Amino acid sequence: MKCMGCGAILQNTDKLKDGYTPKIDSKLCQRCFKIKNYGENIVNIKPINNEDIITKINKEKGFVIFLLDFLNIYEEVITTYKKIKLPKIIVLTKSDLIPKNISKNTLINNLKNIYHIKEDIIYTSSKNKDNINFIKDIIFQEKKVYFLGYTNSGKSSLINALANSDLTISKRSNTTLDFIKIKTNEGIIFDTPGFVPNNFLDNMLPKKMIRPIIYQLKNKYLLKINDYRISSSENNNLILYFTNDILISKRVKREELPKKIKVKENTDLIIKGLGFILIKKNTIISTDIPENLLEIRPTIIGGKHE
Ligand SMILES: Nc1nc2c(ncn2[C@@H]2O[C@H](COP(=O)(O)OP(=O)(O)OP(=O)(O)O)[C@@H](O)[C@H]2O)c(=O)[nH]1
Ligand SMILES: [Mg+2]
Repeated sequence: MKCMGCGAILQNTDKLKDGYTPKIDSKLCQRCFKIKNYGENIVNIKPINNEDIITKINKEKGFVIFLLDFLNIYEEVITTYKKIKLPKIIVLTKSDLIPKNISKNTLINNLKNIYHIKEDIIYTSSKNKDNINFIKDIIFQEKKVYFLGYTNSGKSSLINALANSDLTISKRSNTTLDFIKIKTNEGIIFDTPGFVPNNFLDNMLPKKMIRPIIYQLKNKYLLKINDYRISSSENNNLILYFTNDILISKRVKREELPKKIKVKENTDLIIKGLGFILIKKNTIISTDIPENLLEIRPTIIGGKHE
């Protein structure tokens, strides 16, 4: 028997292992019971291995819906997506958090061009149910659909919205521990454990719509973002797309920052786990953010900022 909430195999012998329940005939493991009833943040023991999930899925027949969370798109995530050999599409999740100034169609076209994605991309939200019927149609046509994606991209939440199921969801990483099969009116769907990013800051999940913050940064100033610092060689407009509870302040630049990155106009500087900064003009960015957390790309956002 598997736990209904997270998919771990239920057992009543080892409290320190996944799937533990004192009552072997219950449907939920103790961890899921506690998350659901008390919102406890309990860390799971078994680490999730990305390659294991990919190997397993590539042996299956069926269709893949790959979930992408707007603030967590970078090369590693796309590389993982491209390793999936089954027919597939991308679903941008948490559309309720995407700022209103961003055209979703432009965003989707930009994502396709920048990351060379041939398959369809649509958007949805388990909160406001955007395109939920469209996804139900896909399940009806394909009959067997796997929901894949990085941890916290919203797989279990979306499945609960689609199937009225009661999968465990939480803001901690790797809530879902194994494949979970769910029968719906449209077809069979599978929740899966989320892929784990290689390098990222502890994911800070936004609770409400992201409000882009615009800084006009003169070159004698720097921005402090949590504990990191960033400055621009030219007076520049920086537009920050982060969850709104990040601490951001402007300070006088007193010393040079160690790392220099040359960026073209309209570039996104990604800070993995936090979001990204749209840099409007050609410049040299200086920063002390560790290299493995940084990435740049042409902006995924089109026009309509100022
Ligand atoms: N605003 C908003 N938050 C969402 C949405 N979907 C999920 N979340 C939140 O995102 C967090 C992660 O959701 P989960 O459904 O547990 O994500 P998951 O992909 O199943 O995560 P793993 O099981 O760890 O792989 C939770 O805090 C959810 O409340 C959405 O559509 N809108
Ligand atoms: Mg899950």
